[in-house]
Amino acid sequence: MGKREMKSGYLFLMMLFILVNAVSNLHAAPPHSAPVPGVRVQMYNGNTSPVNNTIFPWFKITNTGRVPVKLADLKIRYYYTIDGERRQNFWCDWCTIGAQHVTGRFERIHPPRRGADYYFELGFRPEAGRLEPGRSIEVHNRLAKADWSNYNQKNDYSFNPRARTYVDWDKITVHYERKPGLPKAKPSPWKKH
Ligand SMILES: [Ca+2]
Repeated sequence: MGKREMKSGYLFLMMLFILVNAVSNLHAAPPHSAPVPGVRVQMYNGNTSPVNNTIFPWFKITNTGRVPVKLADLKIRYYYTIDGERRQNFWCDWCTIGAQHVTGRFERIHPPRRGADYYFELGFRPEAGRLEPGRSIEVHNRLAKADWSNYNQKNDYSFNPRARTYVDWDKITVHYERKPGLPKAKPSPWKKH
């Protein structure tokens, strides 16, 4: 091998070394990066009868991140069709931290979508406090029309007829309003379809 070849071989190795270093730096975590909060919401329907006068969306919320999550900033939306417009009521039957800390409201969807002309939004009062990293809470909810007329759950976007315990379920949306860093759910699940 001549001097010229040796020199170009050396240059090639140097460039390779620089390139490998640059790539590995790209993947390295910044030394002072802020911890990113994370929330995992799982769900199942407490009653899976296709036709029923009550909807039971039950949720399990887990803080999978490294910082506490303020529960009052968290919202979970369950999408369904009302099958006959009526006033509706919500009850939280049980929550790990106390049902008195849970809120619920109904919102009509304009225009109606396939599988949903309403969503139910679950939330928490400020007194609910914070969910610490690694901790979970469960929330058992019940929705019904004021006249106790039936819902057809089969045509509901968020209804899961199969699950018998908490499962990951991409047909609900989770919204975390204030803190940057958490994935912000899309305003409606249909945008991605
Ligand atoms: Ca329905």
